[in-house]
Amino acid sequence: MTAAVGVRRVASISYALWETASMKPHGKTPAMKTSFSVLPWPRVLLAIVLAFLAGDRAWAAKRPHVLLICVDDLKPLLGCYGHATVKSPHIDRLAARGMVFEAAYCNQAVCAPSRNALLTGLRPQTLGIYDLGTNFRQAVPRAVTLPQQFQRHGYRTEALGKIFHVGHGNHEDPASWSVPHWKANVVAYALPESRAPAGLTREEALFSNQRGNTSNLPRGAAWEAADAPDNAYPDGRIAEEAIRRLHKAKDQADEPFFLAVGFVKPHLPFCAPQKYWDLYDPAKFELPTPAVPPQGAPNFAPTGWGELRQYRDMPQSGPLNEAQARRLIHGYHAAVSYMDAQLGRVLDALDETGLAERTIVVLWGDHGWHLGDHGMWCKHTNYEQAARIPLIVAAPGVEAGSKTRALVETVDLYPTLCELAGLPASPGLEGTSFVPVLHDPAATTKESVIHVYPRGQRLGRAIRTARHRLIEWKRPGAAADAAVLELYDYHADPQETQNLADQQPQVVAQLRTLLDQHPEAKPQLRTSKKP
Ligand SMILES: [Ca+2]
Repeated sequence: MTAAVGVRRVASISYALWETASMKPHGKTPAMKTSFSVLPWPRVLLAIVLAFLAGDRAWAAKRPHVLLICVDDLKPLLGCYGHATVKSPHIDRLAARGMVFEAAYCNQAVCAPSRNALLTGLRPQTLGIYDLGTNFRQAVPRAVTLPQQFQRHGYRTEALGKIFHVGHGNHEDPASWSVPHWKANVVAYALPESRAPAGLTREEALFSNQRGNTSNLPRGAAWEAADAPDNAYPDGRIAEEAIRRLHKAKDQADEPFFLAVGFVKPHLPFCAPQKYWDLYDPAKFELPTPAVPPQGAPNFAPTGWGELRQYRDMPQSGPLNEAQARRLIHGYHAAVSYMDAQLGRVLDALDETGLAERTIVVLWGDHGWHLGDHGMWCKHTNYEQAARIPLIVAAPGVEAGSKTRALVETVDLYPTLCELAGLPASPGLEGTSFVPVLHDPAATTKESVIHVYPRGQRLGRAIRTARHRLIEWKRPGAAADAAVLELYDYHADPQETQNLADQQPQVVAQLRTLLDQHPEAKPQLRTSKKP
């Protein structure tokens, strides 16, 4: 399909949605006007109610469905992002149906704050929540989440697996879903030898909200290759449930759905059936370079990858040896291919049920991952490999197989999905709809995105433009001249090897102007109140 045809199709879809939105039963129809003068009042009221219901059904029956695929810790190391080694045929298949966002960024490179940004449309520095355990409703008790907004406009909202962050003291958001959330464990092993001899491992305890000191618990395996079927792990079971829900939805055509499917791999531990490990020859992986933090970076900016050190046989300090690094890279790839296969089953069901034509499909990763680059592992930084996310949108009218370099960020998804579905966005959202980009891959909706990461008492606020990233590290509320700065030029230095803040004060000043357009960040919310 050409770009022009794609634009026309989007335009016609938008128009159709606008037209059906006008059918929403709050206006008078001509039939209602004529009956008004001749019918007695009880019959008038009955006629109005019937018209309301009929209009509502007709309105709902034409709404697009939404399938939101959230993937935990998936970086854009995928075939559709130009990486030949990784086997991600089903994500690539989805990309071939829609638009790949090559410059999409999270708002904070860790699970809970990133998901809060997706689901509330508010940035971490607005909520004042940078940790895993503080529930977003402690900051905004009456927030209307993205699924809630769809629910209020006639959608049945359902969630499987990891959507909101559950664990570390945090919990799901029942108000967001029309039916109870379908739970899945992030940390799950198929083999007894991977687990603790008795009881839970540290990470199992944290993700299942066990109280008390977890640091005394045994550590579980960081990876697992089991001769086991796909449904031995949560993502296989999530896919099976998603397929069941899609087949059920086929029979409820007058009720549009918002189905959020949260796959938990490739989050650590890298557990996957053996056949997905067998897709790769570990000797062929290139070990990442550079293996050191950027030159001139403040010593607090890199991550010490404490998350990985929670697992068995991982060093408690210092680097991995080459065998460990190679095994982890292999495990990450195996976990991606396993998750990808589960996505493939869901996409097959979308086709088999005939729902695909009427469904907006979004694949979103909650943040990136340091897979050994800079000598780092996991996420938890403001650097490119942690902040950049995979984002694919396939929707009626979006040009198949298109790509864009437009800058977008996680908070943009809430207003975008509302606009695509013809719903109003809730007031106060911080993102910008990128529907103009879906119309035209060359369009842009913003010149920079912003993301944050805390380090001790400091917060790093990062502005990312098409060329640069400026990171301002200071306590929230402290004077700007107290900040420690990092500046990277991705045109001259794509590997982010050198902090240029001292050498390029003019660029720093330009980027600080962009940063100053954002409100000062709130400090971390401190409260024991549970909503
Ligand atoms: Ca995550």
